[in-house]
Amino acid sequence: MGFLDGRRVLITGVASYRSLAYGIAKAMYREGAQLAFTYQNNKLKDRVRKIANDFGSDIVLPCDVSEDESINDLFLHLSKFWLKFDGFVHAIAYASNDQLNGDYVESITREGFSVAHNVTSYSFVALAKACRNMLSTCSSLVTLTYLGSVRAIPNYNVMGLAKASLEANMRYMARSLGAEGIRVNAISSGPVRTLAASGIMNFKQMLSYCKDKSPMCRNVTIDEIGNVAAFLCSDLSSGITGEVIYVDAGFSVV
Ligand code: 0WE
Repeated sequence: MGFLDGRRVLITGVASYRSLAYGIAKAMYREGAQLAFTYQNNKLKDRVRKIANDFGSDIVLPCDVSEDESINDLFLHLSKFWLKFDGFVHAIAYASNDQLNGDYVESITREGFSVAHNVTSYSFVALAKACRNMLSTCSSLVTLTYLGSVRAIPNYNVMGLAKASLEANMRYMARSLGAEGIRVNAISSGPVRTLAASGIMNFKQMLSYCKDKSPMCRNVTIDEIGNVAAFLCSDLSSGITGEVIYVDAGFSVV
């Protein structure tokens, strides 16, 4: 008996075994959820298939969140497997690499701003808009954010603005969808060594700084993010919506 028995959840943003979305899928599978997965491009297709297979799923569908047509196709495809489902995990963010380096004012561009906000924030509500009529009355939508939304963190730059937008987006979605029994929340994760992080300057120093300064004197794991996401998709969190939950070993309070 798991606390997600019978729940159907769509997982986006799996890129490797280190992905936060992988930790989330693992925890949800353990608690009895049925899962479906999306992949961004053909390069990731086989890898996501293999990971889906680990979690007993053969529902693996393409989705490029920067295209409305791709999002609509995703849910058209998904409806062949599931007429209704109980939520999705949004684990997608992107800014071009030149935006995540050095002086903020110097590095930001109109195009960089636009892409970061489009892919990181708009995509969350775009997915919800496209599948609203497929979501059950006990649905939960979960996104991932980072402290850079509320603090000016070196090099995070335009991603900080995009995450601030994502968090506001999450609150407006919670307000819009609440009456339909759809809850919407964000997990603010501490830094984790993932594929997305591997391209980032000084990321190692970032990890060790957070480890040294956080109340728990360590970094967080994808399993810890996964457990909170599973909780947020379950009835255990039935009274929580519009919330940013920090899973960061306490770093943000010191
Ligand atoms: O949100 C993120 C990173 C997301 C991300 C990562 C990349 C790397 C490759 C978005 N876009 C790209 N674009 C690429 O080309 N994090 C919370 C991880 C992160 O990224 C940072 C951090 C932390 C922490 C960037 C600068 C400073 C700290």
